[in-house]
Amino acid sequence: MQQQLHQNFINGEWAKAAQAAPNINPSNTADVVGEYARADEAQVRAAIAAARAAFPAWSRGSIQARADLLDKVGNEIFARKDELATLLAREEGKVKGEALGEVMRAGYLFKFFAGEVVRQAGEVIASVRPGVKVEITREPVGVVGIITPWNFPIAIPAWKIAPALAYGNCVVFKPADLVPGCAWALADIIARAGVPNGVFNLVMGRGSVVGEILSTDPGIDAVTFTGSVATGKRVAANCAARLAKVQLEMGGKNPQVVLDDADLDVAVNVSLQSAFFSTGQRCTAASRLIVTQGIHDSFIKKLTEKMRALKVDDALKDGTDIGPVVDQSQLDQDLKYIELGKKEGAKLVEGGVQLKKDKQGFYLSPALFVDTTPKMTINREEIFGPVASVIRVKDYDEALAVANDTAFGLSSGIATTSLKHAEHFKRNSAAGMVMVNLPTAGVDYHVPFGGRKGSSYGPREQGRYAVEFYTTVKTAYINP
Ligand code: UN1
Repeated sequence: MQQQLHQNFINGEWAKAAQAAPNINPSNTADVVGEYARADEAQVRAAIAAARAAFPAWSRGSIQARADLLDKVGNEIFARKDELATLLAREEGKVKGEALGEVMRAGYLFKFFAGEVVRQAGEVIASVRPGVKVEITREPVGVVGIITPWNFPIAIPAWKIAPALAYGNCVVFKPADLVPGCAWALADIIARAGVPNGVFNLVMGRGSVVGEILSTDPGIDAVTFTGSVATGKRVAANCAARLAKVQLEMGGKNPQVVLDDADLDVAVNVSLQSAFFSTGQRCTAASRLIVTQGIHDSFIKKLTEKMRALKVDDALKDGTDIGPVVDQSQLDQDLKYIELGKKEGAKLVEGGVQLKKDKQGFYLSPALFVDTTPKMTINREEIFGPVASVIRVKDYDEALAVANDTAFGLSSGIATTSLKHAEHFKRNSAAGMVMVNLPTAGVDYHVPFGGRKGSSYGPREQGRYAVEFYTTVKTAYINP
């Protein structure tokens, strides 16, 4: 069957691209989700020019129109949630239930920022000079370049596009080359919701072409990026060289602490979810399970039992708990780390093997290492797959020290029934987000998201805190 070619959206039109690439289902590599355009340099520059041209009218236009647009986008996402979740599971490989949750999250993000449009306020402060008034207001930052990863094909685009538009910016959006399906569907929804020409542009394609231009072209005022540390650093360096605003969300090596006094079921459930759900492909996934010695053996016993019960299969099949890894190169990386773990002396007690299913896909059984030390590479580098290691510690103090002994600082968790330890961990964990008796991954859509150290750079995303990145502050002095 002739596949429809999904084009880029530039200046209010679906623009013909010279190149395209297939979007492959990781649960079944014979299944092509669709053909998607790859933008060349001329298209990216045209999208930037269109966004610049649209900015004056959009940024000064009716805020009601902006709010209505975002609300309409949210409505359509909700109305088509099942279809979009199927597309998401098919192109990315997370299971249908998780995909549905992600689609709903995208809908709520648009609804939240539709409300924020009409809640923008400033401050009026008395000047130290009598009679003079000082007014502090926020203005849109300009044209925002949005670069998103493959692991959340609709939620991360939503949590960047919705605030960008809400606060009056124009957008040039580059989704991950691996998962353009949901991005294209979202662009189509935004286009049909009536976004003015040039205000929102979609340029699918390669990071080396599209991402590079977005971070270097002087027509882009700010770049928000979620992805790998290496690419993030490159984006930041490009932006710094021309003094453009930049926001990065990158990796994690998130700790899940389990204390002797934890409720064992809670500890096992949050660890299982944090480490393996969404195939471990979340920057908020917990990959270091730091367990005190009293509960260590019973925790491992119960966790491995639960792991064995997980069904790894086609993301769209009923009853699947864990979908495939996203592609061959990610699978190679996971397997490479599993070999490395063994070589470094860690003991693989469960999973970590490639699985054969009816269809050809990138299936890997969730892997658990025990007897690992904080110095091992598998406890230092982000693997980004269903691979976790247990580090045995003697007490809470050692657990906290090990938890913080990392180059990252996105999310951290503790399973405990002790208020004292929970409070102390909450205050002393060097992470942007701390979870008590909850998984490290799976965050709310209306509160700040972000981390410390090597995980994040620049202002927080989401919730009211998103205003910091998507606007710039103006201080006006008035002598009436
Ligand atoms: C979540 O855990 O709910 O790329 C979201 C990621 C993060 C998003 C995680 N930026 O995994």
